[in-house]
Amino acid sequence: MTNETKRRKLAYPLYAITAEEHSAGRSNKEVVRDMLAGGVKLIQYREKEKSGREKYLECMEIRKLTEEVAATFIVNDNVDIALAVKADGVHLGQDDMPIETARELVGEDIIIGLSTHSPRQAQEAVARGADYIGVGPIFPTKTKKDVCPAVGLEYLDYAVKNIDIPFVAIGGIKLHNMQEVAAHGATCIAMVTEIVGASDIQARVREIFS
Ligand code: TZP
Ligand code: MG
Repeated sequence: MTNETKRRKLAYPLYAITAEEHSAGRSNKEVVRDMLAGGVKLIQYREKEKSGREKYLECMEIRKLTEEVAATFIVNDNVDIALAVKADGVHLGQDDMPIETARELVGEDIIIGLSTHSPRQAQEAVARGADYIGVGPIFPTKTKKDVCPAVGLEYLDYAVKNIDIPFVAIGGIKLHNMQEVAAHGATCIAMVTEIVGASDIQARVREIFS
């Protein structure tokens, strides 16, 4: 996959992420169906509570759903599952395997994203070959269990000025504060609970887009 293709697959304003434990009793698959029906084109499967087998089976289904509407599909944490289901990408954290190792495994055809929490981590991610980075948590969030303290909008400002690869703002972003994040220059915003926790996911997504 060329860099241009990778950029195109990431060039969406909303990056929706699953979390079944916050999905009000709905399955990840149901939630993804609703996200796609609402027009989301960039989806990450993030699931911390299930076995590898369960995650693999869900990702197989979600890959099918996303493929049908040409939406980009990224798998959190599991390089093996991303490869097995032919996802578009894999998203790693600072505590996951080194990005160079992941690259050796997946080659150039899979997008690799890396969560970063500081300018130093951002520069390092770029130097080591990340295709995009997560920038956050912008605001406090309880969605991620081992999350570091909110880094605030200053780190986003840094990324806007200094980072030349795609990046996505994440952490505590909701309808009520997304304008502020966009005003600081973020062109792609990730949300978990604001979407998966909504009683009507399609309606919430349309509201976010409007
Ligand atoms: N990485 C940094 S913050 C976060 C992740 C996965 C969780 C964001 O969740 P929410 O519900 O949008 O605050
Ligand atoms: Mg991880």
